[in-house]
Amino acid sequence: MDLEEIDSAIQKMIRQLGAATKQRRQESFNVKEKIGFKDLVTSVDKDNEQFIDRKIKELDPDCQIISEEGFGDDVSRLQGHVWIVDPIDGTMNFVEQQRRYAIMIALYIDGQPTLGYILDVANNQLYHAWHGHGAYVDGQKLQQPADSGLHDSLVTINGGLILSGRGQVRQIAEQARGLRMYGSAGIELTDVITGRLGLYLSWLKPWDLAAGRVIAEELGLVVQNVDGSRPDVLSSNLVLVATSQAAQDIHQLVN
Ligand code: 2AM
Ligand code: CA
Repeated sequence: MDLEEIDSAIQKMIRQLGAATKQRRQESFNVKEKIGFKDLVTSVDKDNEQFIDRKIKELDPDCQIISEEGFGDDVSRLQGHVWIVDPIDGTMNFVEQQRRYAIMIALYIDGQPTLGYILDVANNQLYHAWHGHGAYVDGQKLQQPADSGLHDSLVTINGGLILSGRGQVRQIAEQARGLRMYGSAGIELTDVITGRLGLYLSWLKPWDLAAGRVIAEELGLVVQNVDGSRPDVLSSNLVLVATSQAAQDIHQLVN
């Protein structure tokens, strides 16, 4: 299968899974705490992940998969096709709000962010990009967002990061036009990608960032660690996704 066929199969699969996920929220499902009461996993997360991982292996048999709930492979090197999967991003919102949660899938080829998909499940909106082929929402081409600085931007910073008082997060929030928090990296990234926010700043695991990174980079946005280095795809990073101007403003504040 070539990448074009894989791309259309993934788009079809993620939409179908989104509809099924919305339906399953209306039925009974199991909820468990992972590390504590702020960090949940449901039977829908686990079923979604097993379904996605199985489909990906059918489409791309020689690949490796990194997925949040542990049904994927133990991947230590970014060689060949590596898929990165978050079966539900914003599980707390899925449980408590029935909105602001996403299904996210990405393909990295020899380390290069190549395909990225974020499905905003409640709104049935699919954001996707193919490196070098453009970024789209529901098939409509997205343009690079205006290069607004921190003063002219609404920003989103992970709630835990704000509460930690770490680094200069509070100053960053104070310098911005306003602070918003949604509790889903995927949904927050779709707002940066479309220019509704100028910055997302968070401590992110591989599956929180992988899909949004493909789309953001395709649109000329900055995806980097707060210290300016490139995020490591295989580990957690303190990452900003921002316009160039907002990224520069942050570096002036932080350094
Ligand atoms: P999840 O729902 O897939 O766990 C909440 O602020 C956002 O951060 C969500 O996107 C959530 O994804 C993610 N998240 C939750 N716990 C996290 C952790 N310990 N490290 C990094 N990201 C986390
Ligand atoms: Ca998740």
